[in-house]
Amino acid sequence: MPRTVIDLRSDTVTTPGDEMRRAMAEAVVGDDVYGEDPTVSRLERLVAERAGFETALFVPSGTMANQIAIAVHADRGQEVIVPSGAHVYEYELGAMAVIAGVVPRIVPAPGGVPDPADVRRAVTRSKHQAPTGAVVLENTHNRAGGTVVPLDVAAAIGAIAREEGLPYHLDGARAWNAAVALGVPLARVCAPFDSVALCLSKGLGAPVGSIVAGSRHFVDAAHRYRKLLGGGMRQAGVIAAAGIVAVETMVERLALDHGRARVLAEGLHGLPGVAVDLTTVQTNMVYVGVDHADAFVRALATAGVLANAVSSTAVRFVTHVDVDDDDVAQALQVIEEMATRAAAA
Ligand code: TLP
Repeated sequence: MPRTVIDLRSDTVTTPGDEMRRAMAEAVVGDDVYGEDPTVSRLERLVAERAGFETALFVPSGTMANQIAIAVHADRGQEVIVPSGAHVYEYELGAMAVIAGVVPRIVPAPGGVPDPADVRRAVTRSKHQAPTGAVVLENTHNRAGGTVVPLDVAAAIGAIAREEGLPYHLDGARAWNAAVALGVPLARVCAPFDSVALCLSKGLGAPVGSIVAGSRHFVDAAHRYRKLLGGGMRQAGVIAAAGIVAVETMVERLALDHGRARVLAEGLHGLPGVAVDLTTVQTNMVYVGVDHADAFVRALATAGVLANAVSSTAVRFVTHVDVDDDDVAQALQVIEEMATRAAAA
C-alpha cells in the first residue's frame, strides 16, 4: 500500500518493524504441537507472568482465544453473560453457539461498562431456563469506543461471578491499552478474572497471535480445544518471536496512540455533519456519527484516508504504531475539507 494512504481502519493493519522482523528471522524453533518450540514457550511464560496467571497458551487469533475460553468454561445448553456490543457476540460469527453450544445473555453496557446489579440479575437458576455457565467482560470495550472498564466495576462483577460459582473471562484483546490508560500494570486489569484473551497483533503491532491465560487446569483444557479447532501450530516460534518483541517494547508507546486518538477526536469535534462523543475517546479509537457511513468512508478512501463504517451511521478510526502526528494532522485536514464541502453542497 503506498505510504500516502493513512490507514485508520484498525490497529490490526500494522506491519512488523525491523526489530520484530529480525527476531522472527533469528527465532529458535521446534514443533510446538510436541511442546518443543522454545520461543513459543518463552512467549507463553512472559505473558502469563505479565498478566498474573499461572500459565498461558499461544493461539492464532483473539477470536480463537475467546472461543476456547468460553468452550472450556461453559457447558452445552448454558448461557454466557456478555456485555452489550461484546466482540464475542457481535463479531465472532456465532462461534459460541457453534463451538461451545451456548447462547449469549446480553446485559446493558453503557460506555462499555455493565452495572454489576444487571449481571447479578442476568444469572439464571430457574429450572425453566438455560442455566448460566460463565460471565464475560471486554476491556477495552471496542464497540463502545475503546472505552476502559474501571477496575472496581470489573472486580465487583468478579465478586458476583465467584459468589455464583461462575467462571469469569476477560476479552482483553486490548487489555494493554486499558492498563496504559489506567496507569496500572496489566496484571491489575486481569486480576479479577479466571481467564483472559490478550492480542499481540492489535496495538502491540505483532503480525499474528493471541494468548489465552489462566490456571494450569484451565490451560490444559484450552490446549485440547486449540488442537480440536486446528490451532495447533508447528514451528510457531517465528511468529511468537514477534510477540515477545511486542510485549517487551510496544506497551508503553500505546500512550502515543491514545494521545493521537484524542487529537483526532478533538479535531473532528464540531465539524459539520460529524458527531463525536469525546467522553468515549479513552484509548486508541474514535467513533463518529455521520448520516451515511458507507458514502463517508468511500469518499475518505479516495482522498487516501481509510476508516471503517461500523454501522450505517457510525465510522471508526483507530490509531496505531504506523500512524504518526503528521498522519493524524493530514487525516484531519482531509476530513475537515470533506465535511465542509458536504455542508456547503
Ligand atoms: N477486532 C477487530 C474486528 O474484528 C472488529 C478490530 O478491527 O477491532 N476481541 C476484541 C475486543 C476485538 O476487537 C477483536 C478484533 C477480537 C477480539 C478478535 O481478534 P482476532 O481478529 O485476532 O480474531
